[in-house]
This record gives sequence, C-alpha cells and structure tokens, in this order.
Amino acid sequence: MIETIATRPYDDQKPGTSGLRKKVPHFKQPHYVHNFLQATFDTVGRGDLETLVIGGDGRYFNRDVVAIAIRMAAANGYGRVIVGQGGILSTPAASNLIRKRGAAGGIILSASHNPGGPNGDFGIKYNIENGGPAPERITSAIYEKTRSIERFRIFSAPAPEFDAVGEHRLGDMVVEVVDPVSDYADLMEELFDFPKIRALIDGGFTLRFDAMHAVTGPYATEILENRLGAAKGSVVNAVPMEDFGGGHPDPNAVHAANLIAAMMSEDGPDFGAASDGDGDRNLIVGKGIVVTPSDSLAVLAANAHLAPAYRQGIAGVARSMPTSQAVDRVADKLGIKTFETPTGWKYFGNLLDAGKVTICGEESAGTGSDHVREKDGVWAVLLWLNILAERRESVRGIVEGHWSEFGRTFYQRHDFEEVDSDKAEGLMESLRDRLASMAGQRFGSLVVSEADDFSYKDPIDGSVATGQGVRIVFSGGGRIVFRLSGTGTAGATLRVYIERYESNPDRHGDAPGEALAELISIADSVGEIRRRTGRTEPDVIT
Ligand code: VG1
Ligand code: CO
Repeated sequence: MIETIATRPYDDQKPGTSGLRKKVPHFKQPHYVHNFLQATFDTVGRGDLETLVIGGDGRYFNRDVVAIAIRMAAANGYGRVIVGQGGILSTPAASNLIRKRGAAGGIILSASHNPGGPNGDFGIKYNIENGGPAPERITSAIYEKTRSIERFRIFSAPAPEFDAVGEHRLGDMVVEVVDPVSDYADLMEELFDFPKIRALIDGGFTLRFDAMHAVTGPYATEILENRLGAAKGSVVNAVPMEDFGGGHPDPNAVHAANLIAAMMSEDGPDFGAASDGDGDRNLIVGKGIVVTPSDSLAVLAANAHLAPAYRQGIAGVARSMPTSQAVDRVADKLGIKTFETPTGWKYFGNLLDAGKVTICGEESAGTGSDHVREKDGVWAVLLWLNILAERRESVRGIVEGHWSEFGRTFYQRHDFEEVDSDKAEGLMESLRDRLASMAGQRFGSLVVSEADDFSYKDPIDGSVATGQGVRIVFSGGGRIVFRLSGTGTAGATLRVYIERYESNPDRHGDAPGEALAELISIADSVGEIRRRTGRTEPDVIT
C-alpha cells in the first residue's frame, strides 16, 4: 500500500559539488532522507514505470537508505529498481548500469573519500539518464523543493532483501538485485587489452591495489586478480567495511601512506594504486614515484591510443579549472581542444554526450572517459596498466619521459580544513574585492598578468556557472587558485592550488615544494591566509 506521510522541510538540503553530504546523525533526523528523496523524485518527474538504479559505497547507513529508496521508488511510480547486491555499487558502476539498462536515473549513496561510521559522513546523489551527476539546474530545483516539501510517498511494506541476486516485487514494482561487479568488469574488458595486461603480469610484473576497506575491493579483486591473474593478495584492504576500518578512504599521501611507503622500497611492487570510498578516484604510484593526478591525466591523454577503446585517438580533453595545465600541452600537440570547466564531474557530462571530449580529469585524483559519465578509479588503473603493457617501461620512466617531451608542470594543492566558515568566506570576499586592481601588481619577482573569478558557460546548453574560484595568473605562467570546497561537512575547507611550468629539463627533478616555494609564499600573502585564518600550515598537501 502506498502511504502519503506529512513532513516539514529542512532548510539545509542544498547539494554541493557532488550531492548532499552531511554527518550521519544529521541524516538520521526524522524524515531527513525521505524529504530529500521525495524532492528528487518530484523534480525529475519520472517514475512512469521507468527504471531507477540504487546503490552506494557500503558505508554505515547505506543499507537503511537503500531500503527507504526502494520503498519510496515503489510509491512514486517506478516500474523497476536495479539494486546492487548488498546495496553495493561503486559510483562508476552505477553510472554504467544506468546507461546499459536504459534507466531514467540513479540514486547513489556515498560521501566519497570522507570517513564513514555512526559519526562519519553520508551522502545522497541523483544521477540522470546519461549516467552522470545531475546538472546544476536539477540540483537547484531539488533544493527548492526541499524548502517547501509537505509530504512524501512511501510503500508501507518493507523492502525485499537485497543480499542475494534475484528478482522480487514490491507492489507493482520489480526489485532486481544484481551482481554489482560483473557488468562493470565486462565493460573494462571491452575497453582494454586484457590478454596483453595478463601477459605483462605473467611475465613477473607485480602490483598492489589498496581498496582502503571501501567499495573498490570486490571490483579490483575480480578484475586484477581473477581476470588479469595478479597474485592473490595483490588487492589489499579488499573487503568493504561500514566504517572503512576507521580510516579515510582518500587516496592521497596522507591516507594512502602505507601504499606509498611500500612503493618507495626497492623490493616493493612495480605498480601501486588506490581508490576512494566510492571508487571514482585513483592514485597511481610507481616504484619510487607518486604520480600527481594532473600529470596522470596528461600521461593518460598522451597514451590513450595504446588501449583498444581509444585506438582511433581522442576527440578532446576537459579538465576542471584548478587542475594543472599539463594536459593542455598534450592536447595542443595532438591538435585537439581542451575545455576548462568548474570543479565537479557534472560539468563534463554535456561535453562527453556531445562527443567533444573523450578524456576528462580533475586534480583531486579523478580521471575518466566517455565510457561512463563519472570519474572512474579502476578504469584509470587499467588504462595505466594497458599503457605499461604496451610500452614495457616503468611508471617513473613514462612520467619522466613525459616531462622531457612536454615540460613539467609543478603542482600542489594546499587544503586548510575546518576553517571557520565566516573567516573562509571573508578571505574569498576580500580576494574578489581586490581582483580588479591586481593585474600589474608585483609580488616578489612575479607580476600578476591576469586575475579573475572563474565563470563557465557550457558550450552545449549555454548554462552559466559563476563564482567558481579566484585565479591569479603571473607573467611566465605561474598560477594560484583559491576556492572553497563544496563537499565538506564541518566548517569550510579552503583549497589553494599552486602551479608553475618548467621547460628546463635540468630542473625537472626538483622537489615540488621547492619549485613552488615563491608561489606558496605569495599565496599566503595575497590570500591573507595566516592573518585571516590563523593557520600557518595546510592540513593536507596533495
Ligand atoms: C572535491 C574535489 C572535486 C571532486 C569532488 C567530488 O570537491 O575537489 O574535484 O569532483 O570532490 O569528488 P570540493 O568541492 O570539495 O573541492 V568525490 O570522489 O567526492 O565524488
Ligand atoms: Co569519490
């Protein structure tokens, strides 16, 4: 039976860079989840016996919300829901299922790299029929609806069990529970040369994939160990846990320190990688070298043609504005276009749908292609492996060779976490106020050539996004970008992105901290970071 239940709006259900993210206790307030889901269903106005994909990264509260989403989908007119077994679907696997099964959309439950558990973070995101995150016009319409919602619809009977593959019914709706891995693994097998990668591994090439107790464990185990023949145990921390083993499933130097330490040792594996909570990010580590995500994007773009899916070349590339310009140099050489978009994968969807770009990436360890409409951690690992299998060089050799060919773009992102929101807003405001007078100003040995607050007009649908980050470009090409995170759940996170291009091969081995030292100190003075936030050091450097 369908029940209509009265509710009262919450005023804080505005989706950020990637859906609605809050602490679990916040989500557990009465009807908090129901309100957001109903506002979503009301906005997308589908449900006309259509199909909805439901799944998440397996964090604490995932199962409860999967059950609620199934019951509400049944009450809102969907004909079928496709649910990952155990409520599990990585973000890219969910994107694939939406596309492959012609679903109207999907509900993805994740707070990505943020910690999980009863006091950790949770998130809900809606993806549209192309498999990608809902664009701004939809997320703002959802938010508008959450502010005036008065009732939601839910099926009174409990949701069927979703721990075993099979079909059930809830009222008139079919609940199809699927293996979360197999369709995705099949897609990877179509894109890449598995026999060649298998031959590389058979020849003694060793690897370690750290799933960080998060969703990629089953995917990486099936693909790397079962299908590609990597030794058992090559995938570590492979069982998804509700609290990610108490860690942050964020593949960076701080949280993937064990992997990096193993890769720095002479007798460590040849290739290391890690992914995040929901499987859309990737960290690539070679023997003795951590590959900066922006460099990884550039290397993948330059070498994609070595993998079967991209053999005919790539149509164009897109990167988020704060991502380093290393990939732009590759695109120039290939004679293809680079698109610079705001932060967040939702801005790539139209470009991918229109066939304008094939490969996209973000400095935050996200890379992907037109095979789905989300960034994809395991995909990036496999493209790297395919390239390594073709080139038979080390990761370090490939990266250093890339620098010799294209020059090196030194890059760092400095994060200042849990800054008082007013202070962080004040810092950004002050920068914006000074933008007009900045060009021509000298800081140390550098002169500002341009400064602006990034805005983007989507070339396909003409929609405009403003206020996407303050950019300060110096003559000679150095660049500092300031923006506030849109995924945090406590206070504000200030992100400062710093880069500088170096063409001189004798300097390519320099440490990034030294190569960027002058820009780092300018960032503090021009951004008034210390003065306004009291912070002397970033919490994380990536
Ligand atoms: C961060 C990253 C951004 C990424 C987003 C979602 O956003 O900077 O590049 O798209 O997370 O990634 P923000 O607004 O905090 O800077 V994920 O892996 O959380 O889905
Ligand atoms: Co993620």
